[in-house]
Amino acid sequence: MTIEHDEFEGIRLSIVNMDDKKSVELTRQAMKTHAAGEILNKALIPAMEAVGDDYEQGRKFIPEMLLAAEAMNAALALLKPELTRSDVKKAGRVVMGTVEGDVHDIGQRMVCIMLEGAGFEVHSLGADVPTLEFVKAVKDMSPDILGMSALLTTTAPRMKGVIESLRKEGLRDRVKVMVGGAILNQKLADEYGADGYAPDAASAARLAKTLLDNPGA
Ligand code: B1M
Repeated sequence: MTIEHDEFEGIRLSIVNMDDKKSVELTRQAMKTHAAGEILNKALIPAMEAVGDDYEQGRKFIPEMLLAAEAMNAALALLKPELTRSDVKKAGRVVMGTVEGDVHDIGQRMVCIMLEGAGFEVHSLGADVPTLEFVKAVKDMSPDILGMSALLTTTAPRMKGVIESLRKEGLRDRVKVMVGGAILNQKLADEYGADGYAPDAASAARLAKTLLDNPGA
C-alpha cells in the first residue's frame, strides 16, 4: 500500500470505527499534502459507504451509524473552509433541506459545501424540514434554487408534495427545484416535477449553475 492510500485508509477506518478524535487528527495531517476535495472523495464518502454496508450486513446498528456520522462530520468541518473558499461573485441563492421525516443530513451538508465553493449563497434549513417551512423559505428568501434531499424510500415522495405546494402558492415559476439523495434518480425527479437531479455533491454544484444559465430549461 502506498503512503497516500495509507492516509486515506486511516481516515476511512477512523470513521468506520466511530473515532472522531482520530478522524480529525488524520484529516488534519492529510490536509498538509492533499486537497480537501480529494480527501472528501477518497476517504470520507467511501467511509460512509462502508458504514452503510456494515449496517446492511448487520455488523452495525443505529447508534453506531450515528457515532460514525459524528466522526464524519467532525472531519468534514475541517475540510469546509477549503472547500468553500471562493473568490467568484455570488452565483445565486440556494435554500436547501432534507425533507420531513428524514434526519439524514450528511449528503445535504456536502452539497451545501460544494455549492458554496461554486460561489452560491446557501441557506440550509437542516433535516426533517416540513413542507410548509420549504414554502415559507421560498416566499421569504426568494432563492434562485430550492434543493431537497431524501435518503428514505418513504420520505422521497414528500418532494412532490413540496413542489405541488409551491405551485398552489403561485411560487413554482419563481424558483428552480433540484433534488438528490441516495435513493433518488432522474426518473423519480421527473415524476416529482423537479427541474433537475444530481447524483453527488460535485454534480449538484454543476447542475445548479446549468439551471441558472438556462432559465428556460
Ligand atoms: Co439511515 N438509512 N436510517 N441513518 N443511513 C440509509 C439511508 C439506508 C440506505 C441504510 C440501509 O438500509 N442500507 C436506509 C434507507 C433504505 C431506504 O429507505 N431505501 C436507512 C434507514 C432504513 C434508516 C432508518 C429508517 C433506520 C431505522 O431507524 N430503522 C433511520 C431513519 C431515520 C429518519 O430519517 N427518520 C435511519 C437513521 C440513520 C442515522 C440517524 C443513524 C444516520 C444518519 C445520521 C445523519 O445523517 N446525521 C444514518 C446513516 C448514516 C445512514 C447511511 C449509513 C449513510 C448515509 C450517508 O450519510 N451517506 C445510509 C446507507 C447508505 O447510504 N449507504 C443509510 C453518505 C452521504 C455522503 O451520501 O447522503 O447519499 P448521500 O449524499 C450524496 C448523494 O446522494 C448526493 O450528494 C451527496 C454527496 O455526494 N445528494 C444530493 C444528497 N442530497 C442531495 C441533494 C441534491 C443533489 C445531490 O440536490 C438538492
